[in-house]
Amino acid sequence: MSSGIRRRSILSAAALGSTVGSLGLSSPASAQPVPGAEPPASALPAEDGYDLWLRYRRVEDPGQLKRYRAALGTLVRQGGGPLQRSAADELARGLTGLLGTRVRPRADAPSHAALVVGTPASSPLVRELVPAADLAELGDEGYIVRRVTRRGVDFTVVAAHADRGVLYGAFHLLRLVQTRQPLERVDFTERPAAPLRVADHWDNKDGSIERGYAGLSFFDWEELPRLDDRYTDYARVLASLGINGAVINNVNTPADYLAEPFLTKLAALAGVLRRYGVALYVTANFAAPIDLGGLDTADPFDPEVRAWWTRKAEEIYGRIEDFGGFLVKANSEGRPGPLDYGRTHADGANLLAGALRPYGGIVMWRAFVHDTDAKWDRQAYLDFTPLDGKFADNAIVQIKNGPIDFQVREPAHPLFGSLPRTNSMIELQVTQEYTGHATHLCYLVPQWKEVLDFDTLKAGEGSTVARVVTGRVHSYAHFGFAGVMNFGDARNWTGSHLAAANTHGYGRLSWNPDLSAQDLATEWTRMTFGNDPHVVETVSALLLDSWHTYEDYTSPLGTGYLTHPPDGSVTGHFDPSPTTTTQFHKSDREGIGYDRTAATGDGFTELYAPATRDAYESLENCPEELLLFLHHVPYTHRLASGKTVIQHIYDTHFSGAARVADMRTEWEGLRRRVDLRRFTDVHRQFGEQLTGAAQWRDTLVAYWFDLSRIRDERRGWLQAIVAPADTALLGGERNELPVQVVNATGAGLRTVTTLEVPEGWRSEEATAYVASREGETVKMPVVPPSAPALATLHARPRSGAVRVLDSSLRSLAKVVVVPPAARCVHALDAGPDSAPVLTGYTRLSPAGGWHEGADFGWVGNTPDATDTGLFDVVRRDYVRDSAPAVLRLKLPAGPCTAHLLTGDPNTFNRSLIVRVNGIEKARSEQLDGREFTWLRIPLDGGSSGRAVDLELSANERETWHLSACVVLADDRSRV
Ligand code: BDP
Repeated sequence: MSSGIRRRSILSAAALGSTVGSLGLSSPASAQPVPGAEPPASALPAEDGYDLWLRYRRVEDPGQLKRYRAALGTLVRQGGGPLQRSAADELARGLTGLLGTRVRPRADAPSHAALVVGTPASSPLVRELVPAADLAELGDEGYIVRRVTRRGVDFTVVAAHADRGVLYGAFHLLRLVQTRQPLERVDFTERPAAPLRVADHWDNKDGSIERGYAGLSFFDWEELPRLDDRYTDYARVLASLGINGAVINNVNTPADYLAEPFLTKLAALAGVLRRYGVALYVTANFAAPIDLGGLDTADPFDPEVRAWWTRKAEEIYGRIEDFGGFLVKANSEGRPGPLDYGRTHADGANLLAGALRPYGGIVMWRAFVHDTDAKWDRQAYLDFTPLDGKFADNAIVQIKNGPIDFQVREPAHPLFGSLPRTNSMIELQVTQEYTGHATHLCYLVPQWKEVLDFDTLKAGEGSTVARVVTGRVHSYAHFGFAGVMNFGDARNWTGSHLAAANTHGYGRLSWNPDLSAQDLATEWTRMTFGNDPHVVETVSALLLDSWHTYEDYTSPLGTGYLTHPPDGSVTGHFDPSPTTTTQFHKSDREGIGYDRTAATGDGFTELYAPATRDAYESLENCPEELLLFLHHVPYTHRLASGKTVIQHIYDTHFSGAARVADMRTEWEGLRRRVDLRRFTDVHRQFGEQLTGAAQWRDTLVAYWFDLSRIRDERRGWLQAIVAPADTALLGGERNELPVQVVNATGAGLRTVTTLEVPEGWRSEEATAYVASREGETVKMPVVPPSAPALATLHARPRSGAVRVLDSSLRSLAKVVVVPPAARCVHALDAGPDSAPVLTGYTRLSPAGGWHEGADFGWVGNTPDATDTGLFDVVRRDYVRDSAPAVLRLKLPAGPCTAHLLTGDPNTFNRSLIVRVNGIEKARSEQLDGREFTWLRIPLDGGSSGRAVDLELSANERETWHLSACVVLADDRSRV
């Protein structure tokens, strides 16, 4: 070896297929305390988190600082393109901060120690210091970092075959200094494990972000193509992790991004990303030939459709020569796709792949096909495996980590390893949709590691998911990683300082999936909060424990999908809502868990390799953490520990929530070791997490007790349950709302229950004697205001000093309030004639055509009707259609207001659009299943009354729903 130094084997573990996964960092335990490392709070300047892990604070230890200054104080770059310039800029910026002296790139070779960066093609010095042969095999993205001594002078060299490698190497070198690694003997090569390392943004053009918890989108479509510094910082952040692609729009996207004015804006953005080696991609809407091209079909076999995409690709590449390609969500959750034309996913993907091929572009085609909840776990496998080998070589199937949807616990997706002849990549969710948003600390790297380390066995032992998506099992042409990002316009990018650890972890794993969670947590902490060993140890421990803690208080043993669906007022997938998600968790009075076995369940287990299937199929060998994801068992089923399932569930909910209090205490120990601003922000977040964890614990424990009626051996409590989906309340009237008070103690109790109601409501207490383990239904008197409404009610029982579960009723489905028919001009309960009608209300069914003398009726097209049998009498049924329909209503003189109720007790509900005289008056948002909303439409009967037409419609290729239509004269609709 020319340097005479024994080369350390930190060769890319991924490239070698090794499991070393070492970052070469010293462990926190062995880290030497930095003298004077515990300055008073005032000495640590406030930080807002904007710099993320690219904080280049000065090295504290004088000896170490001196060594770094001597080695890196001079920076040499000779030639090279824009990526090398970015690398040198970053080094100058970073080293100036870290060394506390001005570092500027120069081109001439110095006679003293220096940092030398570049490629042999551009730099004579690099050519001299690193044999070209050492670089040849590194590809365009790999690099060497090596100490070389020449003529008695020490050079620290970051060398690569191509400019992009220099950029990544520069960030690596900075990381070494940020984490205070010695450079005297540095010598390693790196190359990424996969060519695709992509950041997916679910950002909308109006600035909102689907499943975003860090403010609005920072892609400012109003201002673009005008650029903002934040775009550059964004590109730096991606490059620092080795991320080389960004999809900038939501998977649920309109076609707009493929045409002006977006193309100009995209081209500007691509220009910024390009300087950091990041290719720009967009999500394409499959119906774009219709929506933008004016064609009447998007059929992949239609020559005009084909020609349209060909022209579109040409147009895009004319503007953005290095455009990455398309991401597509097709035939899933109502998105258009090739199946609409009787074609396959492969046909659809190949259409776009064909258009992109001449330019080197690719199509990432999502395997997330969610249509019916009952088939959710198997659909992707069933749709895609028959198509193996049929996808074009520049199409890649993008597979979520698990078969459902980014839950806190799922098995690895059965498609991994099942597509030997189809390029595959994995999609991970960095944004914490189901794992606590930006409120709960949930470090997901350990979860991702479990999935990546899962052995699919599909191509023999060792065909792990990591090896599949890094192209080491099958000979894929394209493969890699997509991460659904957690970035927004929040100053600290992720809304929570600690959530950025997930962003960092995702990027680093996509570069090398063999890195360990421990090493990544430590690395991120050092770069984000500094190298004080106590901070490093505490924060990494908090991170590493957080996923299991979250799992314990939300859904142990794979109980599954229990989060509240989104609606207009709640972001969704955050609070617990077990009563509205029974179709996902399948628990009932007899037992708990979702039977996915082949023997008695839905057969999902059969999608795995035989050994895995056998383990999953059997109660004894099934991994305990997946027990209830795969099996329906009695509450008394015994676990390996000897505990019953129900006792285990009680215990983990309580212990998990208690650990959050400990986490906050641990964090408190970092006061004065972390700057006050970030310290306070994180402390506040732990406070919110504590409240949330208690809510999860209480809601779930109450729910499982109610179903099982098996007492917790260690604790007793009182709880109350409102079933708002069962009762419709009459506005302005005294109703009796049934509330079940349940006694989970060992003795009978006298109880008093109060109802927490929204402002303007009245309610009275109710008393009841409740025997041990029994529930009593008390009738709670309640008077809501008269206007139609949807409200969340919360019942709170008490009995002396008995513990009361605090949040057992929050965020369950809402109760609907309707005005009594006698107060209404029209009181119409929509649905089929066969379904029940609310007392006093009139049925609005498909049969009700308008005729002379009628008060209301359909004009022209009559819609269909459905009774779901779920929910209260008003919400269980509705009329629906994809075609528009006109509802004519006779109005009395004077102003009045129509209130239209829309939603679906079963599944998500598309927009209902209401027009009067062709002018849009109201439109509902898309709602998840079980969510409803009232639309208000002001009307006027004039001086003598008249008929008005409500024109009901949906967006193209969607269906509208109407559950009830109430018209109130305006003096009555006031609250
Ligand atoms: C679910 C999200 C939904 C996404 C969908 C998807 O709730 O917003 O559109 O996945 O991945 O996780 O397409």
